[in-house]
Amino acid sequence: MKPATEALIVIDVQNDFCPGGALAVAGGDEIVPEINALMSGFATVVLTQDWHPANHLSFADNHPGAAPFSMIDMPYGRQVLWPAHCVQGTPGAAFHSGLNTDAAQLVIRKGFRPQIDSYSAFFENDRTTPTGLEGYLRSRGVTEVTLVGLATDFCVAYSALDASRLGFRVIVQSDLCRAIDLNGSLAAARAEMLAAGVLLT
Ligand code: VGL
Ligand code: ZN
Repeated sequence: MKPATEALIVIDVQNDFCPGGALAVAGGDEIVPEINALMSGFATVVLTQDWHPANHLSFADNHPGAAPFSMIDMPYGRQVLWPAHCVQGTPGAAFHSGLNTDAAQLVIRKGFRPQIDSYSAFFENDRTTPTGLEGYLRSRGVTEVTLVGLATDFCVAYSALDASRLGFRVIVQSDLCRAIDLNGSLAAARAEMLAAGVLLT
């Protein structure tokens, strides 16, 4: 068992990000068995869950005439318009049925405010509104976080960059992540993580 100063954060392993889901990530379901095995070695395990209301402004459907995967300007910056996904309480928002959710002590839900998206487990996309995860980890004495899950180039990368900015030692276990890779977003995210001192394994 790893020391209590090291936490595993499992990002958005939800049905809508797995094959057959509304925003499917290729191979998203392949990583589940090994994530389960990894969880059993960590004393602190956190899951995140993308958790949007149906009227969420990151959904293309809520912008008449806008195509999924197009970009718009929001007050907090540029925003990709996604197909509707992870709507609160729907099967798509549920964790993949193979994920051992019993191993987690905390589930952080994010993206529940209609006007702002939240890729990161730590801050909404304005990079200032906190989710509370930083306080939870610090009050438990955590100094190092390992990130796995979906999607490498959005929620995993944003979480890794924020964790690094907050002063945590950050490891992204790339083999247990899968990417959306929209217009080169995976290469860009990897470069940003490396520049921020994130350890990509
Ligand atoms: C995610 C796009 C929209 C993710 C969540 O989990 O990476 N990506 N919402
Ligand atoms: Zn989302």
